[in-house]
Amino acid sequence: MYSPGKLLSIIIITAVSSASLFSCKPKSAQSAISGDAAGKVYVAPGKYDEFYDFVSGGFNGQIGVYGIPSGRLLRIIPVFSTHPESGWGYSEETKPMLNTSHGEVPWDDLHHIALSTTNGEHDGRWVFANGNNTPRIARIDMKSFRTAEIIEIPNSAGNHSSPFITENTEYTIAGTRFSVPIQGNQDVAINTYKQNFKGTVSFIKVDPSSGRMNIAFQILTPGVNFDLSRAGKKKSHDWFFFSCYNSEKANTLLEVNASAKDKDFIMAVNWKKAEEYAKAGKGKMVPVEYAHNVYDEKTHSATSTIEKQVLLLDPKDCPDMIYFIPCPKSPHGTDVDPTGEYIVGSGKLAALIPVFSFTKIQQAIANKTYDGTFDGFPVLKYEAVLHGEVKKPGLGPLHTEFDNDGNAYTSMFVSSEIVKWRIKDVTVLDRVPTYYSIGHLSVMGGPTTKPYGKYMVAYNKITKDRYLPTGPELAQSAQLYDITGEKMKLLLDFPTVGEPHYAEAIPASKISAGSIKIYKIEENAHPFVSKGEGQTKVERKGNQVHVYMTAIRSHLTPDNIEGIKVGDDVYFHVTNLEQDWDVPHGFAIKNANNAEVLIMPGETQTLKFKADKAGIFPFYCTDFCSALHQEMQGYLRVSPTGSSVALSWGTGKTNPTDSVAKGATTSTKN
Ligand code: RUQ
Ligand code: CUA
Repeated sequence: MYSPGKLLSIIIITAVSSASLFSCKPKSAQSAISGDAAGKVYVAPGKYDEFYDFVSGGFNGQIGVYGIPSGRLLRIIPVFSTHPESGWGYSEETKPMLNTSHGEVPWDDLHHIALSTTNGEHDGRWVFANGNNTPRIARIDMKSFRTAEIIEIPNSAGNHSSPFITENTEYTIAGTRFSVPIQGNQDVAINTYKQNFKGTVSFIKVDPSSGRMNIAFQILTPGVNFDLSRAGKKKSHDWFFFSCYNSEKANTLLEVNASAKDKDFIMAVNWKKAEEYAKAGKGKMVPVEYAHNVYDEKTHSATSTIEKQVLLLDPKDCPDMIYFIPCPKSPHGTDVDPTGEYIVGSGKLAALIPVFSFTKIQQAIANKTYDGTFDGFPVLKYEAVLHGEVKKPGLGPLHTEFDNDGNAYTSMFVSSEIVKWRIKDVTVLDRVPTYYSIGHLSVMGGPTTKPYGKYMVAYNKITKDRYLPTGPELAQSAQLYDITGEKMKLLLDFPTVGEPHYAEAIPASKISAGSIKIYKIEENAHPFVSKGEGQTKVERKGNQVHVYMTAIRSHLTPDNIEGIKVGDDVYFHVTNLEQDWDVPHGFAIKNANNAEVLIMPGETQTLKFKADKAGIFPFYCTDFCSALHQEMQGYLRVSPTGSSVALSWGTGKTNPTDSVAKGATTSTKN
């Protein structure tokens, strides 16, 4: 049996003796808030926030968009999860977005955000996000604030080290958290891990104009756990850095067994070389199955395609592509500073933070300054590539972000604080408590080549006493800090939806002007669109009934439908005819198994309704759209199977057929 004492002893050896792995509460839990804090976060009614903050929702599979500095929630974007507020995953059009090679997966764990960049600076086009459990990467369009594309990652398990991007968004990447048997027979004993389990890192090409993703190649790697990663910048542009733990290759009780070694690694991949090898035919096409789902804004519909092969590079055939850099101790974050020269490894069990120099890495490679090999790959000598070590930074370093003045900010999970240090001489400058147990942190523009600075947000794992109690689970805890001065200052607590992991903020001016207000009705290419009330109709095809319906303030057309029979599948294709900003209509029908849909101006969305009982089924608009919203309603009549009630429909005329058909009464039950 595992004993907590054993674990604790590991921590004591590696960290400071009084530490606990489960975090310690900062002493000054009351925390002095400076007198002008309220003024700094106050955004007056009618005024806008300075930044959009795209915050991972963690285990809710969504992204929350908040205004900074107010902390106000502006939008929830469903990504890997269904979302009742918008009908995401419920409408027939959006269902394919959640398809995978295992069928529909309506919920995932979304950890990390990457905003697209050009020359290392935010370009306001796309947000990338990872699905951790069923390995996937999503691309969200910043014009519509909608998920535009989801690609599943084959040969992967636990897509944690993802979806970080290269400087010009050439690639977004995916590193497996879990190594697993790759290709061939997968039915092997778990204790054959060392022989049979491998990792992969995948490079997904992003089309520079459309944003379309395609898996360009995957690289087979040793069977470690990849944790996080970052692309190089400027001078290190051609490189990608992946932190990995479990270089012990343990397959059970990793808590202890993956913490045995003093150092794990940062894996440095020359992706330019990998690209050349792929082009030169060094890879092998291998059979896989993965879903590629794309949402088309013209047809207002998603398609899901199952792809059948992927290009796999075996590094044995690709020399000088991969090097391992020793890094103490189970590194979590690996982060590259704005100049591209410094790579920070945050070993969560380490008592110091190593900072590596890209220049020295290049020299060590050129001079073959190696310290043996790992799985046949050269291991660079730690001292030869080290720029310096931040001494006694705190306990449990996880992630590092940067400002534009040569400073770094590292989150300390165990000691619940953020430590500010100077990169040049690796000197600690300031520390500030977080409440409590910070995971990621985010400086405005922190991962770009030109951070905006000004604010920093802590995304914490534990909330405890910060908000009014709400049962066993509390509001999630984000905290905003002012980093304009020498001392970091806490300004605001604001709760987030779902557990926040990484987040990235972008100046509002980079996206607000391009935000879509409506979909143009004349461009609507949905196969079941009605571009005006004159085009509405009801069509029967066997036991499928298609209702071409329109919604405009304040009626639905048609609003009386008869001739539906028990056993029919009724598809309500509702087109919102409005061409005015912020006027969605909703559609809901009594007893629908599939909830409701919400339709944006100019858009068509479909709700499927199974007619399984005879009777009258009212339907209505769910979004309060006008003074006569409550009048925006109608009736569907369902008659027994075999009934002779004719198909009829309309709005504004009395019952199109005789009220009660032969042999059927309104009280008839199936
Ligand atoms: S990783 S703290 Cu996915 Cu740090 Cu979230
Ligand atoms: Cu349309 Cu309420």
